[in-house]
Amino acid sequence: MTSSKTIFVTGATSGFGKSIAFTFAQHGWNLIISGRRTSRLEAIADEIREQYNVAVLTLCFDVRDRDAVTQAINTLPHDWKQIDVLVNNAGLASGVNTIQEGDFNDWDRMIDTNIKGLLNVSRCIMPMMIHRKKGHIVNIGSVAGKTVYLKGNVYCATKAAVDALSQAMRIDMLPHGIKVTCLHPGSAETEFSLVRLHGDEKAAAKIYEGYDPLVAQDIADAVYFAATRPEHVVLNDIVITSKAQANPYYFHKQSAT
Ligand code: NDP
Ligand code: 8X3
Repeated sequence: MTSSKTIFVTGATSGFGKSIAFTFAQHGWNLIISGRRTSRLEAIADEIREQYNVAVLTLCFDVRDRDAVTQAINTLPHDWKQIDVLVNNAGLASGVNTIQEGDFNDWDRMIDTNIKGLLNVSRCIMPMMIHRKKGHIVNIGSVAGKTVYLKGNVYCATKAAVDALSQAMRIDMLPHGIKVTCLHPGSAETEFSLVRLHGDEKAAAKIYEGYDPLVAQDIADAVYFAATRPEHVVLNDIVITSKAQANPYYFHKQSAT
């Protein structure tokens, strides 16, 4: 393992997490990347090792599985416990319904992943950062946590919770010198809509028609910028949308011809 800094990224098998991993590797950071899809995770790790002179450790776990999260993180080799930045990125929306028509499984998936998953990982890594008296936690929220929209209910609530937990972390981490940033992206073209729409590729593609949405690299650039400010500076809250989006509801789209 080289002696550069280490970043831990959850949800690195696609979208934002994958771009964040490549971006930090490009700048010489060692990586701990996690996700559930082992073969994807290993392929990404191999590609990064081939392209960049950095060390990559893969941890395959479901952030909802508290025992698996605890076991994987607590048994990290000593060198890998020197985590400079944690990006709590793993998350998802599942389904698009009013509350009265909501699917209980969708609700559990979102609440358990976006809120409890983020807490599970943070709970294990925070003591390591406190021990070193330094570190930076970057939580991926959403504009959905700032403004509720029709049929967004539970997803919006989970991202409002990420916002609230980021504020709470900022208070708890203050005496320990650990920075906390919450980044709230608007609509970005990743696998997000495919997952939300339960695999309906046509409907997912439609979400991004008529405008240029954010791409994963936009978010990776913002995370890298936040993580590389001078030691005394913290970017607390970052809202980032494409030029075509004012909030989760208002878009300026070109009409289809
Ligand atoms: P993707 O679907 O492309 O990526 C989601 C990542 O999260 C995958 O790597 C997936 O890995 C991982 N993940 C999901 N559930 C779990 C779980 N239970 N345990 C471990 N890993 C999990 O979507 P995005 O990159 O767009 O999403 C990343 C984050 O950004 C999410 O928190 C999302 O809510 C948020 N966001 C997305 C926006 C968008 O428009 N795209 C806008 C605002 C916020 P695997 O399936 O291998 O486990
Ligand atoms: C994802 C962005 O607006 O689809 O968090 O909820 S939105």
